[in-house]
Amino acid sequence: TAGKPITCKAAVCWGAGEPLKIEEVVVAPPQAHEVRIKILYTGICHTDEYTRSGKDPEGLFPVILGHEGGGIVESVGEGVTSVKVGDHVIPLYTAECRECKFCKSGKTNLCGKVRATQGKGLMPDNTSRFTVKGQPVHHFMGTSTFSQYTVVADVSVVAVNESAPLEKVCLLGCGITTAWGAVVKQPGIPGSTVAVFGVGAIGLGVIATSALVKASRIIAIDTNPSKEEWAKKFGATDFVNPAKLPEGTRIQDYLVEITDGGLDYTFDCTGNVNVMRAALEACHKGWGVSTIIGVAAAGQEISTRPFQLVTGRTWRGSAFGGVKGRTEIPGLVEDYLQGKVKIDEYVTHHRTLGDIQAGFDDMHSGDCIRCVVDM
Ligand code: AHE
Ligand code: ZN
Repeated sequence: TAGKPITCKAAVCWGAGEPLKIEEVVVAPPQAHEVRIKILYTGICHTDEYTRSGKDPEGLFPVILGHEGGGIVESVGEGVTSVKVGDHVIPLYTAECRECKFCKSGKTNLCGKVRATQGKGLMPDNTSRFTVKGQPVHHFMGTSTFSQYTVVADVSVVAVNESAPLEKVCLLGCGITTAWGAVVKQPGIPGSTVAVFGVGAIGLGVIATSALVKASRIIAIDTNPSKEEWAKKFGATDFVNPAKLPEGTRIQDYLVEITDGGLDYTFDCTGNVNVMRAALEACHKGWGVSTIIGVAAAGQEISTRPFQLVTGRTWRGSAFGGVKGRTEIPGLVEDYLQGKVKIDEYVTHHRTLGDIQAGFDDMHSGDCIRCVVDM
């Protein structure tokens, strides 16, 4: 099949707010420095729903969504040396070229090599590899894993140990890695107190990783009471339901009170700007650090009294956990194989490609952590 177009099935979103439709898509061969991947499994993430819903200001239609995939390299374009046909791979929405200003800085994982075209839903040469009934369809996040075959830039993919089940390690493409990196890249967390706002896949990942690096206390916060059992199973020491606090008590005030002045580290895993504020204000005076992980809807802004920062609290954020995918994901897969990093425990739902829209409904139900789609 190398060098020839492939016709396969993909879930296409034709317009903002429309349900995904299964279509026959023609996937062009990979051009220079591109890789065509047979996607076997993909997770569904709230960011896919965010863009599908029309709320993402970067959203473009028609589009093939999906960014939490696992697959096998089917063919490679000219000049590709980092992966080869048959490799088991994870597509990366945060590329790693190792040559741009960002990659060379040693200060960030936000590679600049393909980000501009990725944001336009196109490959680096400004064209799409997807057509449906002759009409071009946009790529998404440089990955488009809701297609049985996809094409990505060679800097946007990493090969992993073949003995790891792709139906599990596909989840390293977003949620679990994002949470893991947000914790391990802050060297102060061992022995410190942590609060985690929002007990979905990201929140659970932050809890599990904080437990792994031996935080002294891990307080999970969620308005859904059924999340207490989840949080404790992943290593939380305490669970607080803000909806059950006495009338007029703010969650940040309650947390400051029960922690002798506030938390050393807090994490927003909700994307809600009011929660982000509470997470910052729950930090200890003088040193508390709050990390924003959640994606807020278009037009939303954060606010707090500047005095919160003047008095030594730090507000920060990370994308993909600050993880350099090509360098670090192979090691995460080894950690998973050795039982140090959980993945299986996050999978609560399974769907097939034909039923992918139902996977979005699963995600909205309170009992879903991750739904894995068998392509
Ligand atoms: N396009 C949106 C922002 C989306 C966003 O923040 N994406 C996160 C990943 S979400 C994973 O589920 C991210 O890492 N962004 C970094 C980047 O380079 O996009 C908007 O609001 O415009
Ligand atoms: Zn995601």
